[in-house]
Amino acid sequence: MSHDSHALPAPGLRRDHLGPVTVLTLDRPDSRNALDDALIRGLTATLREEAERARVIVLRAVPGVRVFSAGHDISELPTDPAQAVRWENPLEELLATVPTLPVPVIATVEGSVWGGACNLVVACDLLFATESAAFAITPAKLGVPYAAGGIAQFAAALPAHMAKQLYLTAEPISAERAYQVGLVNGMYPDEPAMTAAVMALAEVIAARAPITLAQVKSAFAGLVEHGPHAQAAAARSDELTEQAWQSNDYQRALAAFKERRAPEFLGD
Ligand code: YXS
Repeated sequence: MSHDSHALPAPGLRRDHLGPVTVLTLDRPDSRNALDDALIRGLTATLREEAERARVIVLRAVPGVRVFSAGHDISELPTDPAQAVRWENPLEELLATVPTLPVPVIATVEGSVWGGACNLVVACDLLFATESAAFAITPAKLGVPYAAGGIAQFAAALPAHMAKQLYLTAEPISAERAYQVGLVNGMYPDEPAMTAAVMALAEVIAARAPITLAQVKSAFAGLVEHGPHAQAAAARSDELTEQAWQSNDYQRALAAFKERRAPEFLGD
């Protein structure tokens, strides 16, 4: 990807600015894009930073991979039980961050995606896949517990029986099955077709009213997220509701409608 490329914001993560769209690319091939502490924290910080400038964020892996991400880096899971019960898993913060960002995040998955990385793409606002994609959620293979915040995100994205099938079997479901049950928004024969379609969709979303998008995202997060994250998101939705009614963008849209032209939204 060309254009306004930037230095690695974190080890294993690339960032490209394409006008109003930021593309974040997982690039940790030696461990199949497993999410280690540095990548998780780097991704969380970069998403927050990009949400300040971008209108849409796209999350992907380097094109051509068989594995989008192997999930949480298993070598970094706590091994001492006393430590494990007190472990503050940085992935939980990342998973709560994505739905509460003010800009839409679109995941595009080529290849298989496992465990915590599967939760990450499910936590995104829209999810697209190639026919090669497969989705697995794996705590029952490792004997680890699973945070309620992540479960809530699966329960919101899938019918409950389908979500439970993923957790209880820890086996992947195919892209086709994921598309049938509505987990993914669209399925494409290959990565170039998916990227072309998703970039066109990102341009459409980037031209919509940003305060409305942020408010709608907050309202969804208020319903879907767990505990304090839900409360904070609902409160943010109330603030953004006032902001939207009072915005110049709303006045611009009304004027544009009268003049039979497309509005230009500036986010103020
Ligand atoms: O032997 P080297 O040093 O080359 O390293 C190997 C693997 O050890 C490494 N690797 C990983 N390292 C850390 N964490 C991982 N999750 C991980 N997965 C892989 O990458 C190198 C290449 O792996 P290899 O030879 O197995 O590659 P492959 O292409 O034959 O197979 C790719 C996979 C993804 C099918 C296979 O690596 C795999 O099954 N990985 C584990 C998938 C998984 O169960 N992930 C869940 C992680 S735990 C998690 O996310 C949460 C805690 S939870 O489960 O609760 O959601």
